[in-house]
Amino acid sequence: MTRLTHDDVKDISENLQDLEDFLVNTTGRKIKNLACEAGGMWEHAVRPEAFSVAVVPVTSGLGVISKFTESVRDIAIWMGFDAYVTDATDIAGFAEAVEKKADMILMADDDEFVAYNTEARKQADNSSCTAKGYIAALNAVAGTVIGKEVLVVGAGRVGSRACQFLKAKGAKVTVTDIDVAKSYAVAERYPGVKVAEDPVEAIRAADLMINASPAHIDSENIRDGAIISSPGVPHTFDEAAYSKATIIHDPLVVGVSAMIMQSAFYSYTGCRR
Ligand code: 2YJ
Repeated sequence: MTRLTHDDVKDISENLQDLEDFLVNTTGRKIKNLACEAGGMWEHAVRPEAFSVAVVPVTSGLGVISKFTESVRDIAIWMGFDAYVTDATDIAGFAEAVEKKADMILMADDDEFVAYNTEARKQADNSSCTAKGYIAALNAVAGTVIGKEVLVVGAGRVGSRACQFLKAKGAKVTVTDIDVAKSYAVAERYPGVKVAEDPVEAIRAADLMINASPAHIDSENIRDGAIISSPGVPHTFDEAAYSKATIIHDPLVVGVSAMIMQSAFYSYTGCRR
């Protein structure tokens, strides 16, 4: 799994308005609207101002990423939540959040990133919510994905969840990965998902794509008019790619906004167990 870097997140807080404008122009949705669609909820299902959201810095593994927790906090505030970064890190930070009666606690280490709803006792996880957020964006730009062929590039955690959710939404899903065994494992897990063994050939034929891979996609392999919803990090699409295709990407906001909304929604769906 790709770990975010300081460079990935350093400008996120300052650029939220630009991202909002970009998403409105390309998808017709604000950050919050996409997050709601990702979770299958309508906008007024959640009252963000009623939630106290704590973001806890985690020092384990490779440690704190400068501006990571601040960016997560600012995404929550952008959507109207009452959010803060805890003074303490790790378990002490968690304890501080509990002490302050946080309704939601977000924490990320090098492998996992969760938004825990303390009232509902349920968590929203970053991989699933990132997949759902980028599917919502693809669905919005394409009109719908129902009945359409969608290629998922990358059979890792986000890519495999994307296959699962796209299939459930009624798309015709093909997965491709340089590691063919990973593609077949996803196809076996989610019946009906097809495998394309040659990623380049598959990308050349694709009109709709979720790119959940860190690998570079060459602009010459992209179809004119393609729609590429791309959570993959690093993001290496060049000018030529942008001139051929509609490409949606940001390293954190689409996934985190979907996590926060999903987690908040648990308080309204009454599912305590
Ligand atoms: O608190 C901090 O500053 C750090 N411990 C943040 C670590 C961020 N983690 C990642 O970037 C991992 N790739 C986890 C992503 C979750 C799965 N999509």
